[in-house]
Amino acid sequence: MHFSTKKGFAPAIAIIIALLVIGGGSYGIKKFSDKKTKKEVPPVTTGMPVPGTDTKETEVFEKVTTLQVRLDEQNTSGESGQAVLTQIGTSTVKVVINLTGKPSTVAQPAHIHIGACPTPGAVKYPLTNVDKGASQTEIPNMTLEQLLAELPLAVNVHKSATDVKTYVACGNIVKEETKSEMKEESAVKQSEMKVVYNTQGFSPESITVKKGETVVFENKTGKRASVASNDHPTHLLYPEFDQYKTDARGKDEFRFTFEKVGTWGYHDHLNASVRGTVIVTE
Ligand SMILES: [Cu+2]
Repeated sequence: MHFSTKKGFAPAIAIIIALLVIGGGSYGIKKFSDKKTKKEVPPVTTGMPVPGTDTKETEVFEKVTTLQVRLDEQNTSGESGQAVLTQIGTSTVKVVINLTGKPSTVAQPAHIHIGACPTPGAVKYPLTNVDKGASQTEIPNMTLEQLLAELPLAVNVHKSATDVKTYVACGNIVKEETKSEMKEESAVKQSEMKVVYNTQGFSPESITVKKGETVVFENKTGKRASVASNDHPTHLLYPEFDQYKTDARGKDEFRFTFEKVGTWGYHDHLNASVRGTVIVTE
């Protein structure tokens, strides 16, 4: 096909180019204004990013999906425990209560009350009776965000249907408990150390981490690789430290949390002359 032989082609091309220029221009303006808007709203972070560590998963923990409420004993009942509030989907909150100590032989009414322990106010949301120390309730048309917006609220368990006035366990729903948990989670993420595997080998070749820390092995060789503890091919030095045995099998990113103190030599099982060392300290 020869375009030049077609009449009217050149004007059509001119229009297309004009449209592209206008479109591109307005896209550029849009980009710029997006940037401006973003700058005005400082990003919410749950901790300080540490250079050279992997922080991309921090975002996941910003949304509250679970609240833990410690239920303290009331009126020397001998019963205490916790309530766990979990967001199920977009419009249900599941409340699971577990009490330990002196088990009650009768069903014990439980509610989310307005106010705070030990003297909460009116019942806001009724919960399933606690039976043999356990209760599970799904509150429909509810989100954890909404609950948190309605604070102060408290989870309260009563002695029995006939003695509702006696409280046996109570706990305030608090935002902060989740926050501290979130910090812990992101701290775990931020203590990840990275080893990059390229055609030069593992870098750094030797890495020292604390017990419980995670090392991310990133394969950038362009070839398949599989990290495993020595010796090749049995990998008995640290049998769990073997990418092939994990979900990361065949992938270019292998995360491993070192729970055992020691000096762990490893290699690429598919290119066993390439070696590295992870030193795990107490
Ligand atoms: Cu091997």
